[in-house]
Amino acid sequence: MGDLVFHFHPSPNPMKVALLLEEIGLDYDVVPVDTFRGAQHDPAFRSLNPNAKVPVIVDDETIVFDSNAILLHLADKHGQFIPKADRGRAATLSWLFFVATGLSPFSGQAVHFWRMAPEDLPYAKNRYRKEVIRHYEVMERRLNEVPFLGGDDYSIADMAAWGWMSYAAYALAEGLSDFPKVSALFETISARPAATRAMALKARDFGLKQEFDADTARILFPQNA
Ligand SMILES: N[C@@H](CCC(=O)N[C@@H](CS)C(=O)NCC(=O)O)C(=O)O
Repeated sequence: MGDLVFHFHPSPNPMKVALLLEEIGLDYDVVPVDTFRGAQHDPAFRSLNPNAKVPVIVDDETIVFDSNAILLHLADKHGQFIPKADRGRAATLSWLFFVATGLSPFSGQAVHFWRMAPEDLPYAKNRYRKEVIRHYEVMERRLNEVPFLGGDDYSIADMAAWGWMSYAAYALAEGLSDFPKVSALFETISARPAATRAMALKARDFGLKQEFDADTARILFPQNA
């Protein structure tokens, strides 16, 4: 293994990190984590991330878990995709955490209650879908004023959003079609060579389990077992 190791599964939060690694042009080794088979609960993996989720990076022996923490760590370390000046940095951090604590978990819960929950729960479905819509509306208004979430420049805040924008069709019936500025940002990012390479990583055959069966449901949602 090299100096930078990326513990990865082809899912929304790791994809944010895949994009940044490719944008910076770093050399990294990929360790696939078969979350559908429960590899995130192996003691060796839990010693890297006590939260037992991907992504994790080991950067020159420094362990970083949580996609958004990894984005910030790498952007700061390499001095890229986050402005140095106070005002631009503050805006980028604000939008990064908006995505980290809002768009990401609400999208995840919307996907859960619309597509995976073992019972039909209309209140939860409505609550999470409406919150996803509200977050995209906030982003749409922001992008009517500035080209990127952080302001004038493409940043880790946009990369964090891209991870979940790619999965908007799973969270929202109409995908991003009600949000033209958000859609345009998504297309702009997706057209970048780094995004093409990140998508190629997602498509690479690591032999990971694809089938979402009862065992996988038990592993991912143990509270229902
Ligand atoms: N806040 C964490 C969330 C990570 C997360 O939910 N990862 C999912 C894949 S997108 C995962 O590892 N799921 C497996 C599980 O929950 O057991 C982050 O942004 O990294």
